[in-house]
Amino acid sequence: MSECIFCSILKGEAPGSIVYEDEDCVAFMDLFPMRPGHVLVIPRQHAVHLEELEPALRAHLLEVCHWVIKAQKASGLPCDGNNVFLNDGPAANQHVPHVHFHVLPRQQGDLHKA
Ligand code: DGP
Repeated sequence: MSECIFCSILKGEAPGSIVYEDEDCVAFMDLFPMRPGHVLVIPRQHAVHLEELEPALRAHLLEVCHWVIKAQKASGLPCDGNNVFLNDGPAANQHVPHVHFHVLPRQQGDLHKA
């Protein structure tokens, strides 16, 4: 088992509900979703901070976030908007030390329910 839980998911050593993958990145369901449909988008490369990644990979991760949103809408998931965010470092509330974008579907009026 890897020390990094997200690396363990990438290696198939830990369970993960993967919704998208390519040679550079993977998207999977958050185990502790803040809202239904909460997805995490991560690089296969282990890195703690966004600045450690090549610019093309940073751009690709954001494009995959966009694809996840499109797929969620196509699936009929109730969604009026999305929060797409990254906690970059422990001081910014990052708990898992592997770069990950959160894609969080929102519904009108749910701000007080999150
Ligand atoms: P952050 O606080 O930004 O580092 O977010 C970490 C997210 O990772 C948080 O929403 C919960 C999620 N998470 C933690 N452990 C696991 C796990 O083992 N599997 C999955 N799928 N998600 C996890």
